[in-house]
Amino acid sequence: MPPEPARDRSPITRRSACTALMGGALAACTTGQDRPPNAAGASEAGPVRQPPSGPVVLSTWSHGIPANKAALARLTESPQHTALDAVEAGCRVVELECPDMTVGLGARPDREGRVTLDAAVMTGDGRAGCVAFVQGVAHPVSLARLVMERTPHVLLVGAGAERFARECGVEVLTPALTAAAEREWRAWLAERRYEPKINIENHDTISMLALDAHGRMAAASTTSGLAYKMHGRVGDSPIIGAGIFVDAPIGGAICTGLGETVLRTLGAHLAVEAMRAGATPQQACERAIARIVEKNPDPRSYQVGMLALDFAGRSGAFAVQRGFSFALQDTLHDAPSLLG
Ligand code: SD4
Repeated sequence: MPPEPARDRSPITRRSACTALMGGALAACTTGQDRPPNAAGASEAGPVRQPPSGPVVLSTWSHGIPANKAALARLTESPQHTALDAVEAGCRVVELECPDMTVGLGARPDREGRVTLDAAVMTGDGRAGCVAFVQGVAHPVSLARLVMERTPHVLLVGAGAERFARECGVEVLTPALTAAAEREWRAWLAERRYEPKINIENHDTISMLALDAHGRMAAASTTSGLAYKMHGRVGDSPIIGAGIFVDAPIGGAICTGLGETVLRTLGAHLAVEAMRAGATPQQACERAIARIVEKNPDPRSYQVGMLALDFAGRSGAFAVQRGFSFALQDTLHDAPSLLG
């Protein structure tokens, strides 16, 4: 059983309910701002919560709760462990077991019945590694880290990424669907209707940001992408600046949702650059989401959720639609809280 959301334990949680916006369909979640969210992004500053002095872990959706727990455990296990170790450990939990079938080898396949996975990691000093369109790899987030640490490249895809995995001693399994994924895919084939749905099965990537007690920040994302996507389709999650971005000493941002909308705008980069220009993490998320909505027509038809964290440990969250949930764990929360 996941821990109960800590709804009454801090100002963050008391103010975190999703709120309908300005007569439109858009909605947002806020981690700490004492004012209604503003989709237009013309944000007044508003009070922000005091940053915690210890580590902070922030991740998308409710599977962020066990992921955050694992990430924080990694940080507390040893003072040598870094924010990068934390985000990798957290994402691995969801890669191994993702009940909503949107991350890892148990996820829903593309329309040809193949599970193709994307992942990325980035650290505040500008190092990054990504893999896209990989099959048979249980932990793409760890493979992304290997790309970062053992190659001169940032992104490896498909067969080349799988060959690199084998060279590193990472097992590449023969691709196979789980019984549940196969059943759903076959049902989908009967109609072949492709419509990204809001907040449900095909929008549940885990993206994660961590700030460790030494002031290092890292981000990671891992996903099977959209269910029943075209074979070969890659979303925003493994693309630096789109799905994740971190830049010291400013902060980091991560996204979830319909990747095409985030790719068109480089959403995570937008948010970090907004923070560089003086926005709080909350304002940065609002501005980036506002740009995404401006550039992608019909915002009622898609969801994007964005989270941001600065090096002071302040966080922000905003989304196109209601229903975006995320998990925050820091020294103000002795258990991960699910907000949204
Ligand atoms: C993608 N952004 O591949 C990912 C999917 C996602 O919540 O985040 N779903 O487009």
